[in-house]
Amino acid sequence: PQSRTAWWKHDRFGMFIHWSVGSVTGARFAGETLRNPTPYGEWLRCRNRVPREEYDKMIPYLSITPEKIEHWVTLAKDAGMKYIVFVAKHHDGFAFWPSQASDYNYPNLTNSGFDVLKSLREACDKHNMKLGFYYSHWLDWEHPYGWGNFWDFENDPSKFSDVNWQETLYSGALFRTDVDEKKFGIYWKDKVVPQVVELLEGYNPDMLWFDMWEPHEKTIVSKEQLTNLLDTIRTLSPNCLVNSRLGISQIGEGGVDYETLFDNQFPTYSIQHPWQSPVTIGHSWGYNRDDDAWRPVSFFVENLARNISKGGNLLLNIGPMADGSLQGETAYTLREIGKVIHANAEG
Ligand code: JFZ
Repeated sequence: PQSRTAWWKHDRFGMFIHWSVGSVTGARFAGETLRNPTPYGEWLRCRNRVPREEYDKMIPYLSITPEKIEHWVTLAKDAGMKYIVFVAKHHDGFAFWPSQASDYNYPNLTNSGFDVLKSLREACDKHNMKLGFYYSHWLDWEHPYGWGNFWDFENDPSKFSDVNWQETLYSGALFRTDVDEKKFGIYWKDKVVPQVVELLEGYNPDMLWFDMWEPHEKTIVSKEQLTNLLDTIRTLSPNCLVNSRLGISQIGEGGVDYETLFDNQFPTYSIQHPWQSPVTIGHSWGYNRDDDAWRPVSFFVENLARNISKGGNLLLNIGPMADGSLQGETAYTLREIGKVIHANAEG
């Protein structure tokens, strides 16, 4: 593990990219803004209970080119970042590569045949950037036996008031009565495991970034499922890093490689094991047109410096629009961060 994390401890600063179907409307649906207090645009499908047929109608409006992808990569590099973590499948279940395990994917449903991950891997290799993938293993709102979709299938969304689902989310029990461990196991076996294998075998990722922010005991995911998945990753790609939001808290030998803190959490104390703060440039992760309260460049530079002094990393997120271009002050902020970093250091 020591040598596996060596590059990551050196390359402190990375770019997170959240881009999916919700980016098409910038987190609005049918004339409505995102429901509920938190501004996470990538949660549109859940928040506004967008029915699957309606959500899927937005897919063809996502469109990306190799040029736009390379632009993301050079923007990251110029900002002083050394790696990219791209959302390969978020909670909406939509994959950005030609997955054999699920036809709910970009090349298939945009009729483009375009493999976003392959293009990103090529751009990262060209510019000497490391590449990791975010993969939502717990929540999946597309698969009938994935977790979290209480508004489609046989569910009665009226059982869930806006207040009530918010509570169940943060208590760790996104409540579904129609999915039991056995059904979830089918989703796990048919979609999660084969898709993670496809990512490892097809794109040689430098890390996988999982996203279960509750300990597995509070979720439908079993410890056995998680340890088996980790074993598979270690066997197929011994150098691939794994973060703590896999749902395993043990860091180091026999466990995961580093701790991901809460969203936008910057500790004022030192932590002995490798860790990172995930932070986003605005207040949403995926593009949200109503999130236009930008933070100053100094906010990011200061938190980066503080994190490094405490032995940690910073993963700074952008949420590109449907065609891959960048909203508001995103590009400006990244370039200004880069000017500060490159004015003071080499490489
Ligand atoms: C998760 C995702 O749900 C979100 O869409 C985004 O991808 C972000 C990076 O991760 O959001 C979280 C993460 C942690 C908590 C809540 C939501 N938490 O600690 O309560």
